[in-house]
Amino acid sequence: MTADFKSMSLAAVDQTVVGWLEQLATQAREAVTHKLTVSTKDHDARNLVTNVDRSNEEWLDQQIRTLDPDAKVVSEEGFGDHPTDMSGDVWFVDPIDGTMNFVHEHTDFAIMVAWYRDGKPKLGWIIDVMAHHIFHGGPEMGVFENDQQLPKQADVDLDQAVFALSGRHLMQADSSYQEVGRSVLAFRVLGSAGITFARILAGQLNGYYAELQPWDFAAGQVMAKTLGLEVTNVDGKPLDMLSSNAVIVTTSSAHREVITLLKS
Ligand code: 2AM
Ligand code: CA
Repeated sequence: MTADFKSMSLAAVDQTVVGWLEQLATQAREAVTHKLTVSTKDHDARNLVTNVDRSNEEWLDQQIRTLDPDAKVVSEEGFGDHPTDMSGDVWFVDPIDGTMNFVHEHTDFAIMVAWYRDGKPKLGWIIDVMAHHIFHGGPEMGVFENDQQLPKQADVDLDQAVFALSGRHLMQADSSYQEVGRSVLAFRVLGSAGITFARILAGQLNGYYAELQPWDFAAGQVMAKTLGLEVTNVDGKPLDMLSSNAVIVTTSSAHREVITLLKS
């Protein structure tokens, strides 16, 4: 098994995971209107989890381990491993990203997978379930929206950028989020990191500032960097792949400006 995965082409790994996500997306579109069991977690009424989050994660983690028996899997709902470093093949799974949207809006939620080898991004996948759009790719093959390759992003200054911001931090009157909100052309709160990354990859949004867990940003980071975008923490440093980070994603000019703004 191990030899099989190590000898698979990148395109074959990509298409395998595309197949998994298309299958789960079909099931999620059926579940969204009539098969959800919703509960809360971490004693937070706004932190939802459903039967679909759990079953997607259990199934995806198992598929990954069957494909790549040496894989370490980092995932949200407890079926994963807890690696202490990024050596070897490390996979990230968010079984439903934007669970509040999934439960209440029935749109704007995603399923995400990412694969890193020895800390280097290999491939990322984000499926926008209700839109039937899958974003996939990485530094060695480029980034695709379904079958169409996406171009590198044009540079944008901060005052011309439309950013997604964390609703939670704005609600808590976090001054750094308010400062960024005042400095951009417009801001949006989408409720899903995956959908936000997808809009950035498609050139519909220019940036994102939010506190995110590794499964929230791992897939988006692979593809955003491939398209020439900056993905860092607020100090302009690489993200810690094994803990929560304050994440900035944007074009190089806007990134320089926002890092300077957050330092002052
Ligand atoms: P989730 O739906 O997978 O939990 C807006 O809520 C975005 O932030 C979603 O992508 C959501 O992912 C993520 N999110 C929610 N609560 C979070 C938390 N406490 N820390 C980091 N990310 C969170
Ligand atoms: Ca999730």
